[in-house]
Amino acid sequence: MSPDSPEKSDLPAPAQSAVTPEVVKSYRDELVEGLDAVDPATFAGTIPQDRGIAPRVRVGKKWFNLLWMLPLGFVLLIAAVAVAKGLRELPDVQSFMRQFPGMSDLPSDAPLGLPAWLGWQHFLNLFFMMFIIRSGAQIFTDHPRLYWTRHSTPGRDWFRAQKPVPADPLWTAKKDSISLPGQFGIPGLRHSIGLARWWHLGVDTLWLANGIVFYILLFTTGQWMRLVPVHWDVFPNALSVAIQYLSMDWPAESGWTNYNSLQLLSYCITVFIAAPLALITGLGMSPALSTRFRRISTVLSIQAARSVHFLVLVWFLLFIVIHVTFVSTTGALNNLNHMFAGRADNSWTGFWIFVLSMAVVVTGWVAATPLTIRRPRVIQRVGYALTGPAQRLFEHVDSRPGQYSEKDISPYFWHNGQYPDSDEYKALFEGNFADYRLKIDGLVANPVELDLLQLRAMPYREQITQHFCIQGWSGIAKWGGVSMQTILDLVQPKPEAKWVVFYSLGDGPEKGIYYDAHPLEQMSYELTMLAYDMNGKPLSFGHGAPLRLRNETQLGFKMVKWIKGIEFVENFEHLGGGFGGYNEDHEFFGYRQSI
Ligand SMILES: Nc1nc2c(c(=O)[nH]1)N[C@H]1C(S)=C(S)[C@@H](COP(=O)(O)O)O[C@H]1N2
Ligand SMILES: [Mo]
Repeated sequence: MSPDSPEKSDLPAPAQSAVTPEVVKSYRDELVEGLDAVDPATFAGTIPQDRGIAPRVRVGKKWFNLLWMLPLGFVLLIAAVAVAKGLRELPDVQSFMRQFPGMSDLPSDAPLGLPAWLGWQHFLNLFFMMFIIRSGAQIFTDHPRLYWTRHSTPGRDWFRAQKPVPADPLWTAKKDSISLPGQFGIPGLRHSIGLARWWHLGVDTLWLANGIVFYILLFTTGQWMRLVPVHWDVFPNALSVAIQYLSMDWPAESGWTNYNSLQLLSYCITVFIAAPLALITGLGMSPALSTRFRRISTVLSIQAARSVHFLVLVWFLLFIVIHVTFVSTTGALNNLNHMFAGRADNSWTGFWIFVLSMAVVVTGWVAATPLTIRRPRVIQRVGYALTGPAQRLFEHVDSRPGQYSEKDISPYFWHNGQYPDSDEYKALFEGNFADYRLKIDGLVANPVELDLLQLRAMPYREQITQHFCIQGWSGIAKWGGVSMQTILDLVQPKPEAKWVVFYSLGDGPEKGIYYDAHPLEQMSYELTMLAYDMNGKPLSFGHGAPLRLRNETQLGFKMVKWIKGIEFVENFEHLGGGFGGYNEDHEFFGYRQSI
């Protein structure tokens, strides 16, 4: 079918029909329950695993393969060592280093040594980070491209781990996703973002709680003085330490009492800049928060947030590599005693506690992917228990229109999902939807059946909004159609109605029709609408012709395309797999997705 949009004038007059809204109930029989386990062979509609390509960074029009960083980094390191050694021969540098030996004095009331709580916090932090990093990498691979503008235009990415976007006008973001080895990503499989997000967001909440306790204890015990520079001489001292490390003549180790200035700065950046930035940029990707906090999201678009979020990951990875290198090469036994046993001696206590801690980390590491594959519903439920309250909180944002104007409309709007290929749909499409009827029934006083001309005769609503796909791409479009409030006024939901289910003319990737449930409350939001126009033209085949949903507080997968019926229900437990939608049933997504 052609990806081009028809013109409005092409729409023929609708055919005659009798009102048969009860048909909507029969749509339930077209739903297919999902499996309660992941079968890697058939997951996500049997898409073959695809490892993508080595990561590349775009410099102007050229793409630079990051594998070159390995030899290049090695050569640069050797060169830096030579330069540092040369510098230390210079009398001026020698006197500079005598003046700034590498450590800033602590305030006189600074605490001595590292307390036991710090050891616990440090352990929990590294344990949580292991899951967060692995599932974060998995989330990245679901749309393995990064952009600076919110448009996600092919070729305008600055980083990618996938080939250029093919010319196919109906190429989908799902086809663009790649897989990871299961012992690196969680759970490794291509397009397993639903499960990866439970790990990522769920463990995030634990990491955040740990971080809040850490901040409180830091400032109530005075430990902050060891992490925050209080004198400007920390900068020349840090430079001095860098020269000492690079010239292979390392500074004396005194981590128990005071960190050297380079160490202090890197800890300070990690604790007080990188960690909060991870949280802010993470929330910056939320559709609900972005539409609500426009001052922020106009500057920090989802794509800028996603890119910076990724750069924070790069910082953490570099930090971990360098930190572990130094811990193990500058008196490992002492260092382990400090952090894992809260003592400053030459015993093996810290070492053994460390070994025990690592056994826990390794067990968690090895178990995460197999557990996720075998018990995805557990991951889905626990993940929702941990993040549901925040999802629910952020949903209560009835945002106003007007954030974007015509000039913001994206030049390229990704397609996604499974295209309808039934004979029923083909016949409707070929007849320019003259035979199309939207059927609305369920817990309503006034069930109706509407053809496209009737829909077009209703009060017209237009809005320019941003779409947030769970996979990570975004785009702005102008949507034209009917406000859902207009529909509510027409059908009159009964008091028992709590959820509104949208059924599609198209199947999902594992058969059974695509559907999704939305809270009734959100149907009255100003920005919730049924769209039949996109960017001033009737909706194209790929974007959901003849009718799709817009609910701007939610992620893209909840916005059903090719809608054939709407049912008002009390709850959704008896529909399909009972999780509130097709992706919820089959790919373990959550039914509330405001983040
Ligand atoms: N019927 C149906 N609707 C669907 C999907 C689908 O697979 N089937 N995919 C969803 C997803 S994941 C997204 S991101 C949006 C994509 O809309 P677009 O193709 O217009 O960008 O449609 C949503 N609606
Ligand atoms: Mo999506």
